[in-house]
This record gives sequence, C-alpha cells and structure tokens, in this order.
Amino acid sequence: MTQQSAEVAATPAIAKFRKDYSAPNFTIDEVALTFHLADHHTKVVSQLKVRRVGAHQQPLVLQGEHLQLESLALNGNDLGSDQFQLSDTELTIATDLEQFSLTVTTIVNPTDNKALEGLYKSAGTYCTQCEAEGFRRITYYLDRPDVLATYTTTIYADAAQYPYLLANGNKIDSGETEQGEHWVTWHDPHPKPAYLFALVAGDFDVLRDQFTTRSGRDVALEFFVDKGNLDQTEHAMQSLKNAMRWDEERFDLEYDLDIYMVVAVDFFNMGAMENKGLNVFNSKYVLANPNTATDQDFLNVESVIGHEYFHNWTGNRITCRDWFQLSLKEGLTVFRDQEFSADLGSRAVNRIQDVQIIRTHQFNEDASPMAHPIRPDKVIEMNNFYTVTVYNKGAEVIRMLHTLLGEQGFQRGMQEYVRRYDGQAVTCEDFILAMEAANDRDFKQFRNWYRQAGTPSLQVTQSFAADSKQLRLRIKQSTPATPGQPTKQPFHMPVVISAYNNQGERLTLRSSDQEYAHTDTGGTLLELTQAEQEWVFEGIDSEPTLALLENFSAPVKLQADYSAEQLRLLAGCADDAVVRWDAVQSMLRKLLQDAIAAEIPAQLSDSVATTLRTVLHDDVDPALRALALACPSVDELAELYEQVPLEAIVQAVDSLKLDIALQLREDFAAVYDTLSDQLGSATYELDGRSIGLRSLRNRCLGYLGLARSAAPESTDELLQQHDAQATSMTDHIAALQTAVWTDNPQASVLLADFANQWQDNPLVMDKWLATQAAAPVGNVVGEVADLQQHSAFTLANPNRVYALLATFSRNMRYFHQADGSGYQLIATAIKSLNSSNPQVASRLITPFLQWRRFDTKRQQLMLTCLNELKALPNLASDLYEKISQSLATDEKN
Ligand code: B3K
Ligand code: ZN
Repeated sequence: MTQQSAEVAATPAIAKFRKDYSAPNFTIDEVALTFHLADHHTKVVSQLKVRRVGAHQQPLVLQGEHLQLESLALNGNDLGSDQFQLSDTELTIATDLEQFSLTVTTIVNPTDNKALEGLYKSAGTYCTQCEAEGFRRITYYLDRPDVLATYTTTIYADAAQYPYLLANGNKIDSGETEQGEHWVTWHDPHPKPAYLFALVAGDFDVLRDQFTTRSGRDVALEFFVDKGNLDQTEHAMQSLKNAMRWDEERFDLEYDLDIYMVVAVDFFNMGAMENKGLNVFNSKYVLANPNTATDQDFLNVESVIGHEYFHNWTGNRITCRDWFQLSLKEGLTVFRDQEFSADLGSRAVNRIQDVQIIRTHQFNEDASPMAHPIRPDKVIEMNNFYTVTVYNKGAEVIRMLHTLLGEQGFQRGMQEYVRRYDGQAVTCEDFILAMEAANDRDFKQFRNWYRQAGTPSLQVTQSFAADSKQLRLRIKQSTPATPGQPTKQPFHMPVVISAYNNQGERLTLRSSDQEYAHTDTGGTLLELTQAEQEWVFEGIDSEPTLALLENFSAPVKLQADYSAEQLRLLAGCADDAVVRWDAVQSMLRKLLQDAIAAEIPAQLSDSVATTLRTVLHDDVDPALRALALACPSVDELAELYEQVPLEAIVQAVDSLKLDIALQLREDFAAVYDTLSDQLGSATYELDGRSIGLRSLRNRCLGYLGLARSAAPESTDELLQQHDAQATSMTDHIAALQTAVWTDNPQASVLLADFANQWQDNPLVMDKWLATQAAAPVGNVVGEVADLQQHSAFTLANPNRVYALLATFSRNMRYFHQADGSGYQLIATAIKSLNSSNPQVASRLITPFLQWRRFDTKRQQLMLTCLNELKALPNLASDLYEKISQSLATDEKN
C-alpha cells in the first residue's frame, strides 16, 4: 500500500476561475464515517455510495491533503496500488462503473494539526472545521459544495477522557467496547456538502433547554462549554431561542431537526461555524456574563448565534454551487443577522455600526490590490475570500434589494427562493432570478453589484428655481478601476432622500412625470441607474436641504457640498437617525480634512462646538449621542485619501479630540454625573436603555480623561472611582482604556490590577492585550513586543493573535511607525504563522498590501517585509495569493 507522510508541502498555488465551473462527474449519495480517535493516529473509515452523473469512462477524482491512505476498496474488493493514482492533493480511480461503493481508510494526526482546519485536537478537545476545504484533510472525498450526501457518523474514543462524542443530526445508537472505549452513532437525514460536516469529542459542562417550533416540533437545545463556564452560557442560550422565534416570525422559516447543539472551543480561526445541527463556536461568541463581557460582547454573541442559526436555511438547506458563490449564503445571512439585531435592539445604533464597518474596513479592501466583487472571479486560496466584501458588502447588496422591493416584496422573493431551491446547491444568479420572478421586476443592471468591485462615488448637485418652484437634483456615479477591472458599468441603486425646509419640516417630493415609492420611514425612493441622472421635483417654495442616502441606502461614497448651516439642520431635524449621525460626523470630518490639507492641528469651531453640546444634552437615545460624539478615527479618515497623509491625519485627529475634550469638559462632567444618577448603583442590566446610558457615560469618561491637563486631580479621582464602582466589564474596561489611551499616571497600576484579577481568564485578558495594542500614545511597538512574551499571549491561539497583533496592525500610527519597527514586528509573527496557521498569517498581512498608498520611505520598508515573506520556503497559498497580488506591477492583473 502506498503511504504518504503527514508532513507534506504547502498546497500548490493554482488559481481557479468562476467561469471554469463544471458540474461533477460523480456524486455521493450516502457517507458512513467511522472515527477511531487517537492523538497522533486517528483512523477514519469512510464508506461512500458513489454514482456517476457525468460522462462515461471518466475516472473518479477525490480530493485529499495531509492524509495517509491506509486502504482502499471498491465494492468490497481491496485495490492494489496499481489500481489508483495518488498525489499530494488527489486520489484518482479509473472505473467504468455507474454506481459503486468505495471504502477509504485514512490516518490523520489531529494533535499536530495547528492550522485548525480538518480534524484537530486542542485544549483536550477534538473538533473539526471543514469550510471551505477542510474535509479533504479528513478523508479523500468530492470536496465541493455541489455534492450533497446524507451522513452517518460513528465515533470511538476513550470513555473517561471524552464523555461527549458529537456529530451532525440525531443520535441513533451508542455502546461500549471491552477496551474502555465508548462509541456513538449519529445520523443526519438532510443531504449536505462536506463543508457542513462536524465532529466534536471532549468533556464539557452542558446547558440544556428546549424550543417548540411553530408547528409543534420539540427541539432539544444543548450548549457544550468548558467545565466551570455554565454561568457564562445563559445569554447565548436565550439568544438562540430568540433567533429561532424571530426566523419563524419574520422569514417564515422553522428549524428542521430534533436537536440543535453548540460547542464552544478555545482554539478557532474565526467566529463560528454553522455545521448542520452542530455549530462549533469560538468561545468568545458564546461565553458572556456581566463580570467578564462588555455590552458589545453580549450583542456580538447574540448576533453570531443568530447568524449561525440563520444559516440553517440560508446556507445549509440551500447551499452554494461553488465557492465563488459564497456571498449567496454569507451576504444574505449577514443581512438576516443584522435585521435580527435591529429588531431586537436599537435599529439606528445597529445600522450606524454596519455603516462604520463598510466605510472603514470594506472601503479599505475595495482600495486594495485584493479588491474583489462580492462574487469573485478568481481565487487561489478560498480562505482568503471570507472577507468584509463578500460578507458585509454582500449584505448591503441584499439590503438594496430589500429597499427596492420593500419588506413584503423581499419576503415574497425569499419564499420563491426557498420554494425553488430547497435541498439544492445554487448560485447568486438563482437568488436574483427568484427575486425577479416573485416581484415581476428586471434586475439586469442590478447584477453589476455581483460582477464589479470597487466603491462607487456619487457626486450630487442640486439647483433650485424660485420662480418655477422646481428643484433639480443631479447625481453622477463613477467607480474607480480595480485589479482586472479597468472600466465599470453604472450600478442600479436605491438613493433614498428627504427634503427639509428651513424650519426642519419634511416636504413631499413630487414630480410631474413619475410616482415615487417611500420607505418605511417616509423617505423618497429614487432609483439611480445611469452614469448621470436628473430628477425634477415640483411645487417647492424655498430651497430645501436634502438628506441623501437615508439609512445608508447604498454602499457608496457621497460627495455633496453641504453648508455648515445645512449640516446643522440635518443634525437636528432629519427623521433618519443615520443622516443625523452622519451630519454631525461630517462637520467633524470637515474640520479634520481642512486641517489635514493645511498640515496643521485641527480646532473645534464655535459652531461645531455648539452642535456637539446640543447633541450631548439632547434627550434622544444616549447610545446615538455617544456615536455622534465620537471623533472620526484615523483609519476612517485614511479611507478618504488615495495617498494617505498619515502624519497630518494623526495630528489632526489628536488635536481635534483634545480640543473637543477641553472645550466641552464641563458639559461632559455634568452629563457624566446625570448619567451616573440615572444608572444608579443598581446591579447590571442588559436592556437597551442601560446599554445606551453606559456607552454615553463612557464616551464622557474618555473625553474627561483626555482633558486631564485642565483638572489633573479630579480627573484621576474620577477614573479611579469609575473603576472602583464598576459593576460590569463594560465599565472596568472603559476605565482601563481611558487610563491607557490618555497616558494617565494610573495606567500602569490599573493594568497590573486588571492582569492580576483576570490572569486565568484568557478571553478577558484579550481585552487587556488589545487595550495596549490599540493605544494612541506610548512606546507601543516596544510594549507589544514585550507582550508577545507575556504568559497571557501565545501565537498558537488565534484569539490571542487577533487581540494583540491584529489590533496592533490596525493601529495605524504605530504599525506605520517611521522606523519600520511596527512592520518588522508583524512580519516576524507572520513568518512563524505561515508554517503553523496560514489562515491566521493571512489575516495579519492585510495592512501590508496597501504599501502603494504610503510615502516612499514607508513603501520601501513595507516592500522589504513583503519580499522577505515572499521568499519563505513553503510559503502557504494563503500568503502567496495576497503577496503576489499586492506586488503585481500591472495593477490590472
Ligand atoms: N461559514 C463560516 C466561516 C467559515 C470560514 C472558513 N475559513 C462562518 C460563518 O460565516 O458563519
Ligand atoms: Zn456565515
């Protein structure tokens, strides 16, 4: 029998193209897997029912990587090594049979699997991660999402060490062996692609509950967490029940198995994974109680629990035909989880946070050499495409359809989508076809959102004629070139607007030749389709102020010349909370951009100071006030420039923040006290009102900390008290961040106390690491380098890497430190991760890709790092793809 070493070279970097899709020659209808779990030598027996669906005579080609093939049998007969071919990535069997059974026995090494893909063992638990192409690290298989099979999984393991043996579906049998092992068999009746397979074995505490679906099916709900963590699991359970109910009520979708399990593991590359009936979660998105988790953590748990649950329909029941279609399930499921959070909490706060992600991270990706459409055309390493573009811009594209169709029309489309495609592997095109058919609409041009990368820019001009009472609105759209796409076609997008008179009253917008639809919040829906388009509105008495792009109705950059007066009016009067927030932020951005252009410190003008005061003392949701009062960040500003004037941006942001803090100090102090009274000393509550009060109070605290020079003693006392009286992690971490980020003399004591108290809780220590890595002051490069040696840090755990190193790599002022030491620090970590965990390495390299946007000196320093990394022996395909894309001299490759 041919044997292969478990240590094989990195996967060869071969690009795949969307246009080359071809249906499989064979499919697999049934899979029976048996695992004999052992640390270094796990045996996997896979029995497949294979059926030819393509041309005769074609050989069967199965994918497999990092595997040791032990035996192979076809219809029960062992195959000799002359009856198949084996390479590092494929097993080829020549056959003319139409239907046959195949038994594949492989050996894998879960303990040495540090890539956390396939079957791995970490912290004493066996678990799997198969999306996108991890199943091929377990056994040879048709590892592609359009091959759907039913799975029966039997797991053997030591009974004492691994009391829980879990897989997808329902438990159908179990027993014990004479050697002290036990075994369990699971069966999942729903055909699924291999990427949704999961197995977990370990010892846990279990939180059990149940949910009765609308049609009366009782579903057992089980959360498996590390021993001792049950007191941090209630919130996730409640979130799951909320998600199940919400999906029935809003989308008419019910759960379809008798059991839903969630396992929380400490070593996980991303947030969570929607394996059918057996979600595997990064413990960061399960565990939460007020002592250990911030308000934002609680909301993140709710959102990720919802997201993975919603995948049961959008992803699992209806899956992707190929990985280029990833946004079919991810964009749609992010849209669904955003709506879930918005329905349960504050719609406005959630929407503003969505917008911030698009404006900073997604616009950044669009401006990078890795820019891609939400449905990419070319992929080398699929793991590189779980991006903010595929996910969040994908969700914006779905949201635009929702805006164009309205809730009812959109839901009609969803029902048609499910009716047509349940149980199938389909494409983004199929989704649009369902939306069109259910609504009798033509979305031909809308499809450009799936084809074209880059951030469109809208240039808006208006002119008013008092005599004819006509308002002309002109919108010009253009999208910059991105790699491989030098020119762009215009997009079809909803532009939702409202007009206000000088008293702040909303006017009705009418045209003589067309009727406009209105959104739920009363905005007028314009459909932009041309490169340049004009609308004429009639019967307007005086020149109005236009709120444009209400609720951020399209993921674009908006260029409109607002006067200070108009921004003030919108900030105070607009009906849409996103517009009000953005008006305040625009005022601050304008101050910053003027200062950046002149390379001088920014100052708060009297008029903007007045607006900020009004916002601060307003009686709207305090969470919204906190968002409006945030000074735009260095990275958000960087996205406004093709060539990033880093020093000028940093100077402007620092000076403006300080000026806000000093000028409004008394206001912040007064509001801080009022909020403290409102919060009282009562125990922690997780309702929207309390979350909002805390977020505004912590915004005040941040500014008060910054204004220390005006009142050193009382500031220090305030910080000390805030920490001492804190009843939640939200308030503790706010005190710590304020102290560290304002270079308060108490910072080192607070840091030491915090570490002392939380040293045994790695998720809490991640906050401690991240607080230091994100600091805008201090010798941050040196501190982060030291923290890499701290016992709270290890390169082996992705959460630690993200908390310390990914946070640092986004801290633009220090990552880009002029001497290049920030680059060196991250490049060194990437080198080591390239061989242990390439997915994590690949996430860290992102800020290097944009080297062209910085000054020549920094370009040289970043290029040195990129070239060093490129020369690594065994460079993983993940890094290879990004580095080669970023170094390509022809930007249009
Ligand atoms: N579908 C997974 C992500 C898998 C990432 C693989 N590298 C989580 C999610 O989007 O729900
Ligand atoms: Zn997802």
